[in-house]
Amino acid sequence: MTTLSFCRSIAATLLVALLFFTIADAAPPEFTSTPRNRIFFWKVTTTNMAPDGVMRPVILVNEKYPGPKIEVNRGDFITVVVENALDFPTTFHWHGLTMRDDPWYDGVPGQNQCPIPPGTNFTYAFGTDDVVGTHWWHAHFDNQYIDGLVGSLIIRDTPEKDPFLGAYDEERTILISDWYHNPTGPLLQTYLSPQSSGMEPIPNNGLINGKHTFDCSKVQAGLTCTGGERTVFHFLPNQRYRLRIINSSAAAAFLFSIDEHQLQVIEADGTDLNPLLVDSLPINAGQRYSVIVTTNQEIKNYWMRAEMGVECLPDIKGTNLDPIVLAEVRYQGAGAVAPTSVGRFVPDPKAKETQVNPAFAAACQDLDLFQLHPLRSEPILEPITNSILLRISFKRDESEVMRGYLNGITFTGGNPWVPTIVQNLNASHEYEVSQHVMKLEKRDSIVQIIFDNSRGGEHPFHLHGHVFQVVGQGHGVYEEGKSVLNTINPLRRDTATVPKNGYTVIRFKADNPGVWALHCHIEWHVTTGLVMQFIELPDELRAMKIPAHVAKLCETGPPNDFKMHSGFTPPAAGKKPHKK
Ligand SMILES: *[C@@H]1O[C@H](CO)[C@@H](O)[C@H](O)[C@H]1NC(C)=O
Ligand SMILES: *[C@@H]1O[C@H](CO)[C@@H](O)[C@H](O)[C@H]1NC(C)=O
Ligand SMILES: *[C@@H]1O[C@H](CO)[C@@H](O)[C@H](O)[C@H]1NC(C)=O
Ligand SMILES: [Cu+2]
Repeated sequence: MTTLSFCRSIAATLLVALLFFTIADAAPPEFTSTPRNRIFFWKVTTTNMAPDGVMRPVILVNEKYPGPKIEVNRGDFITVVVENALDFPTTFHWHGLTMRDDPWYDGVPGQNQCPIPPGTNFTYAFGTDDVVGTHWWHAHFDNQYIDGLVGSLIIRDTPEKDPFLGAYDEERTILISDWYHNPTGPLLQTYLSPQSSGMEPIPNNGLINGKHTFDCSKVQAGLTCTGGERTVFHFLPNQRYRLRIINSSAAAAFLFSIDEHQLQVIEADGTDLNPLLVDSLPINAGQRYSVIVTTNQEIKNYWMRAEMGVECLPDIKGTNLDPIVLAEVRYQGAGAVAPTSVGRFVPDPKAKETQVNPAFAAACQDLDLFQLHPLRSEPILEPITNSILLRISFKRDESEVMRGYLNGITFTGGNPWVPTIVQNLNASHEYEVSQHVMKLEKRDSIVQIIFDNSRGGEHPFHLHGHVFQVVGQGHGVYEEGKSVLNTINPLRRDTATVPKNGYTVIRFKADNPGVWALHCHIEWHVTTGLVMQFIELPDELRAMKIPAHVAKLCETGPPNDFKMHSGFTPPAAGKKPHKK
């Protein structure tokens, strides 16, 4: 038994004996010369909360929104003891981690684990491999992250290895999200009906670190509104702040900026970059960036802006969405007064139409791929051994509901209580077409995926289990040999936007046994089927032992009257929630 697998089995089975370890929730952990096991205790409940002043039922970890931050050091081992105090199942995904040797803790129900039944505890225990940087965790069951189950996951580099040590004085984590005033239950009921024509639910607001204001005169009838407040960042003058920005949206892409300050981009999804100076930063759902901002401007207060890319949302006319989400940056000495700074883009107050910031001009897309290069150079992965073309399309199914398709297949999820990783134990198992399984049989094969989105809106695609190279991104149809590829030290990340009417090309090496989801991170599109799964190195995976407490989850089966994709509908007041 290796040290690591020994560590794993301890973490999973002898938890009580480990209670003396620190609970790393608030303060960042001290650096230690040897990696530590960091244990977190999470209780998942439903409650009422008003992040933007509008009260609604939410699902939370430890009564917090955003949920508790996981902050560890390079090489640490993470143990999360989840107490599911909900009356429905849940699972958690660690977005950005590769889950090498721990594929059953990746959190996708129906693929690599069975759901955590209501009223029970489950322990996630996994290594962080060699991953560092800005990541996040979120529920992967139903659409629960839209209802509040989301938080940041930061892996700090060791002083010996950190290329940016000394390049900044302090750091802050900024979680940006779109926000809905209704729980996902009623939203999904509309979205999954023929009447929606596939128009995603439009958010009512956006939040920066779980807060924003809302104009109560626009609130939907029946909801209580107290107006909310903004997050305030207290900055000292002449300091360099590393801002770790996470886009935990369900639908909206944002353009992030701080008035009168430039941003030096140094990290994308855990990959350190050659610094790039920008005025504003587009971030799609699931993506993360670190920027360094220097507080060398006049001592006053400034707006931090996360402008929603309304052109990537359905028409917002007639809705109550204010697409400009604000927080305050207060310089020490400037006092507690609201900023009066103006953004680089000032809409004409007399215009009747919604005006679009020209920085979003070419619709919602990533920073120019060809300008972002990893600090630690790696050659392009070649030669390609598996080339996979994935055509993205939407069409109505037999019940007239608009669904998403990859190569004509709409993913319906399979049976959450018989996940692919269990089915794979039978080497000759035949998968349902709707599970959209692709096997990658040969170790170290180089897989290229070409996303063809020549007829649709933008989709930020996330691959589990890997950090991939983004070798192409552009408009129109990808043409082998003709479309320009990013062949020199290409960007490495785990979530890349497939632009509207365009293509994206990624490559990765099949060296991580597991069942890995590939899906659009617009959470609504997950529900309508824009998902597939790789069984990577199925023979090696079969030889790995599923821990007993993970296997046991599959014995319970679904709660009574369970229905996939029914979302979160809180029990009516005075009614007892139903139990199994
Ligand atoms: C789950 O864990 C919590 C806190 O660690 C504990 O109080 C509770 O008794 C556990 N519940 C079950 C069903 O084991
Ligand atoms: C987050 O992602 C969503 C969905 O693609 C996008 O609309 C939004 O603009 C992104 N936010 C930021 C800050 O870039
Ligand atoms: C494995 O799957 C095949 C094909 O579905 C089936 O015929 C066979 O009985 C299964 N074997 C076992 C041991 O379950
Ligand atoms: Cu999508």
